[in-house]
Amino acid sequence: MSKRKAQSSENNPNHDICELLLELADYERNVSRNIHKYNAYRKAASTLAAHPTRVKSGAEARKLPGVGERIAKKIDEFLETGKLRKVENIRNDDSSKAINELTRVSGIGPAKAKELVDSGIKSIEDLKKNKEKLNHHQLIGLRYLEDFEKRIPREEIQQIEAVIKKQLADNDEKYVATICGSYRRGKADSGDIDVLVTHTDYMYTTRDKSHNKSKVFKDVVASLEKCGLIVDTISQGDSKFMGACRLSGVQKTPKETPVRRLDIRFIPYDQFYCAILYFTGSDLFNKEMRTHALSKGFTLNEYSLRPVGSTDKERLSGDSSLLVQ
Ligand code: 8DG
Ligand code: CA
Ligand code: CA
Repeated sequence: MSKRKAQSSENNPNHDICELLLELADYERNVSRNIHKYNAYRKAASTLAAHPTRVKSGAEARKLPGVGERIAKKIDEFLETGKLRKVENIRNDDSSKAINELTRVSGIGPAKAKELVDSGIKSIEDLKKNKEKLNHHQLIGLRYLEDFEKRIPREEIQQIEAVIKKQLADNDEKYVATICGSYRRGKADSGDIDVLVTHTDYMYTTRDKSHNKSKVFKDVVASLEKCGLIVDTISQGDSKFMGACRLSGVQKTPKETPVRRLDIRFIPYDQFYCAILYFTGSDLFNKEMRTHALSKGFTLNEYSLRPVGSTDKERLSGDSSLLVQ
């Protein structure tokens, strides 16, 4: 997941409540490491963010999907007192503060942050003095910390998309690239750039051995490095690249643009559209979509959509381009 904390839009009438719930969600993910509570707070926040009017009480909020008794009580406390004791305590707790600060770094998750805090490293400043404790990904995360925390405006992603598409087309017209994530959901800005690439001859089902996926993908990444877009690599496998890019590395921009987190996945063409659905998200929406598919007798995942219990061969994903039109 990208590092940017979820944000609620300021023109939503329940903005302040959503922000508190998202702060609690981050606490559950980063400090308690309770992913169920994390998801519960985010679900409630997303419900309230979509609610057209200001809720007047916990009881009113309780009627909405995803808002349970405990969250309703917190909403009452906040509406009555203007704050939440639990959030105040978290904000004042040194260990929580340190864990939250360290998880700002790309590659440092809650477990690593806790390990660092236990060994006495409590701030970004401390980290800079103890770089030997970090792996390659975390060192890059630290190097570009300020840049990676900046939101990426939609227009900049549009330009990066154009650069990637041009590079691919110069290589071979049969490449297809789609930027997913929050960008594909139409957001005005994003935390990182999630690119899916396929080649129309590259099929999972026929497993054409003559298609050297690993080499083809390395060539794609190399061409993006050569043109100046990719400026750093976190990791590169046969089908997944994680790294950093900079628009002003490849084309003149009025001023230098920040370095951005870039993920590229190379996907077989017959799995491409299910992958697009999955990587478009949001992850909460994906959960709902999978549950809905199951209720209709289908299994949906990032590879295929198929009837429950069917074998790999009976997948429907060959037609799945219809899903994303
Ligand atoms: P953002 O980058 O603007 O913060 O938002 P995003 O694009 O929605 O989030 P992301 O963390 O970049 O993830 C991209 C999509 O990938 C997400 O919207 C849905 C899908 N996805 C899941 N679960 C997971 C997961 O555990 N890890 C990752 N990397 N992606 C996931 O549904
Ligand atoms: Ca991402
Ligand atoms: Ca993203």
